Amino acid sequence: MPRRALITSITGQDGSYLAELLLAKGYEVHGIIRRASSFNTGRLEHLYHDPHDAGARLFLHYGDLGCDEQLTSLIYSVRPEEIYHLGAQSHVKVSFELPQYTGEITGLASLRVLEAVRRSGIRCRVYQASSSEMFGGTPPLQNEESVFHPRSPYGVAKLYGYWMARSYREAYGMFVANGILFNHESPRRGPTFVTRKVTRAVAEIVAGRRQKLYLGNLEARRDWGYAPEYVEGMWRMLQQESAEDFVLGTGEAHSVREMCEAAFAYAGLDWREHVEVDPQYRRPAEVDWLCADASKARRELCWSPAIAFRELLQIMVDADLESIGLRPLGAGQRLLERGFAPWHRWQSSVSAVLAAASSAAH
Ligand code: NDP
Ligand code: GDR
Repeated sequence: MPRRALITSITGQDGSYLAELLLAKGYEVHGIIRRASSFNTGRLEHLYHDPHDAGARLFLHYGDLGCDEQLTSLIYSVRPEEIYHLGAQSHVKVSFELPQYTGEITGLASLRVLEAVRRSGIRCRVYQASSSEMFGGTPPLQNEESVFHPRSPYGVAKLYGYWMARSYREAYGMFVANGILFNHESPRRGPTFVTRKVTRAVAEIVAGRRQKLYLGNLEARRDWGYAPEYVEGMWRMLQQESAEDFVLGTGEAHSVREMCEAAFAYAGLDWREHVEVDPQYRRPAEVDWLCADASKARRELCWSPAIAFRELLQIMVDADLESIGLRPLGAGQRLLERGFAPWHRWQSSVSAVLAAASSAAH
């Protein structure tokens, strides 16, 4: 029997990479997707086989983090050995505009997952997607012992999930691990997060489709890593003998300004000719500087990321050039081809498979 995993919200950046990693390890993977009027399985379609096919190991189920009905029945019917709770309203700026919704979906949904597992009586391991945003105003370096000081409704909601995870671990002896992950990016990153906003703009400027990119705070510093390496870290957390909390990050921080400079320079462009500041992208309260001390993960999980800041941007710019029909510059593409498994590569849409996924899920 293959091992079974359930991923809440498999359609996101991390959910889609994690599904690939687990399938590559031989797991049967069940993922929750929410009903949308248009396709939201774009990050998964190259993975999907009709569930009627013998050997299909990826199964999609409708559900919403706002209620636990599907979650509870899936836990009973699938009986997963591992649950990765990744679903969230994950955009920090949006959380200032939708604080209640963010509390509901990013915070309370973690409790729904934990409570569904507890009530089921099924012994399974749970990964809680905690965030470096919980450190907020705490100066770097941040590690598992650092003080929390969230600076957004998103950060506060994540802190609720973090403490619920610890509380269920202590009260009920459940295996629940918090992964406190610093920013991780990829060609699958949502287009409104700053790295992807920049790398898409670089590609479109190279293509002559536009000239300007409007951003908010250029001085904020983040520890940016490469997402597929982080989902490997999530998996390792659930393979430990006992549940603990781990920080994952590169230990290197750069400002948004430096990120623009590097991404544009890779394509032979001067960022100062294209980037302008628009105050609408600023946040009511900013997190100035996040930088991980991931020494515990290095020591206990043997986890350390191989892709550094500039390489990450090369990968993303190459992918964005390719996605609009231009030839990648090559350094990013070569990095992935030489050093990583094929599932690290972004693959373009296969509409027939997408249609199969959609009709099979009804
Ligand atoms: P994404 O925003 O890419 O994915 C979020 C997922 O949640 C999507 O699958 C989305 O579905 C789903 N979702 C949102 N609302 C609902 C809902 N009401 N019901 C069901 N599903 C819903 O996030 P990432 O992959 O980047 O992040 C994964 C997790 O890790 C999140 O919890 C995030 O907060 C956390 N995290 C992320 C970090 C990062 O740098 N990426 C760092 C630290 C923590 P849909 O596709 O339909 O929108
Ligand atoms: P973050 O990521 O808030 O760190 O949350 P984001 O890419 O949105 O912002 C990073 C920094 O860039 C600044 N910034 C801008 N950000 C966006 N989105 N758009 C802009 O135009 C812009 N201009 C400047 C921001 O102010 C910020 O300082 C991400 C999410 O994935 C969370 O879910 C996760 O928990 C954290 O990373 C760790």
